[in-house]
Amino acid sequence: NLNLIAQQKKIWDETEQEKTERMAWWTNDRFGMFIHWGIYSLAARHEWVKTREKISDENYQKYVDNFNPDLYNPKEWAKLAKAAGMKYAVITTKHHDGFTLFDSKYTEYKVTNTPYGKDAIKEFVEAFRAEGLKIGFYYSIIDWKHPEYTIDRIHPLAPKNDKDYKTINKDRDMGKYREYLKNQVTEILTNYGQVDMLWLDYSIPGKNGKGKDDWGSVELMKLIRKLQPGIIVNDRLDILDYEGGWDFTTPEQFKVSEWPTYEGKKIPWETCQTFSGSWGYYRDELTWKDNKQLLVLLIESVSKGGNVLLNVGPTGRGEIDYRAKKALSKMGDWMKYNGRAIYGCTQAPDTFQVPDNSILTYNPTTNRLYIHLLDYPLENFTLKGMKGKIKYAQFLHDMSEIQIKNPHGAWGKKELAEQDVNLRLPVVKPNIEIPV
Ligand code: JFZ
Repeated sequence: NLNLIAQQKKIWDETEQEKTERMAWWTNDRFGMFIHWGIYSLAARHEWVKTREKISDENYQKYVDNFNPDLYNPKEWAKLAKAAGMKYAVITTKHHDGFTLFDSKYTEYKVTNTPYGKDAIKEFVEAFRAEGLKIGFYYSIIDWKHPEYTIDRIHPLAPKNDKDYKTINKDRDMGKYREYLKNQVTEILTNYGQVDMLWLDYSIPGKNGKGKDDWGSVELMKLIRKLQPGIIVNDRLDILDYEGGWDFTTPEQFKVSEWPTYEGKKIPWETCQTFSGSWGYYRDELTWKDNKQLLVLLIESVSKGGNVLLNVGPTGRGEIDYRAKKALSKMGDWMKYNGRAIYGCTQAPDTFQVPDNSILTYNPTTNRLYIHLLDYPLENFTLKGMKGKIKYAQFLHDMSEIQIKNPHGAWGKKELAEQDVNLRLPVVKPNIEIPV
């Protein structure tokens, strides 16, 4: 639809260069913390519990009445994020259940009406800013609480029969919900100073959910750009146009096989990932990823030009639970030594061939190539086609030199092609006491 595209282009006039500059901090920082926290954290069995168990508003109210996170100390969260090597954090200001962690004028369904009584987002922003982290707001455009929001197939009140949707929705008016959406987005983008990122979630165009016409996405996007010209916005409003509509795409819970493109052009992207299988705190869940899996996710993402937003689900008392804390501190141990192979890095030019069992990242500013060895090799490590391209090689953890030397003996020399380079690694893998 050409008309629509033309209309969307007008949302935001910006050159490619200006866009790159606006997104520069984010492209550089690569690693952020996602925080899913809300009254569902008290149920402690997934943030979708209301729909999964078809809990009525009346029954769900117990989580409002008991929300009193006495251990909530966002300064501590910020310190944990920073120590893990994360540079930004995105928190759920409202999730699908409609409950807001900020003090909104437009609803009574909010944190200030719980026993806790304070604006949790205000405290979050102050604490993370103080630690030098960038801040982002997750805001659910889906809303299972608002009385005008039409019931769809993922709503807790979804009827069994398709023909019942008409009746159940006859007094609901999405136009009024769109107003609410605009009002609340205005609040979060006005009352907390500069907001670096906005993470809107999410569209299911078609029969099962809602899309751009339901949200009024074009209007909403214009509003967002007006209120926070520097902000970086994700792609879940069901607007097709990357240039005007959104800034980065969000592959979720999986590793991309290659750098995502839009109309043939490589675009900014960020994958989000959980430590366990749930975003919200899930007490009994056991499927926690191990540290190497998460490190490889981070390295691979950077090697394909992307970011990682790693999620924590704080408890009902407001604490990041011990398993997440441990996992974060392991990430930090690794990042302390290897952060230079992550920050400011991206995909290596394809003039570098990827050696066996390794991943390449590359810093275009310093012209350094980082070789991440997934398996420690036996002494000789061949870099194919790299003759003349390497001046010096070193380990990252201690800056010790790695000698560029032909393999031992006549046979070894024969194995090495003219254009290849051989790195002589120590027989014993240096013990760096970090989890790789
Ligand atoms: C959404 C939420 O439903 C979920 O609770 C969490 O907040 C997550 C970050 O985002 O889940 C989605 C949204 C989009 C897709 C998958 C899960 N998707 O596009 O594949």
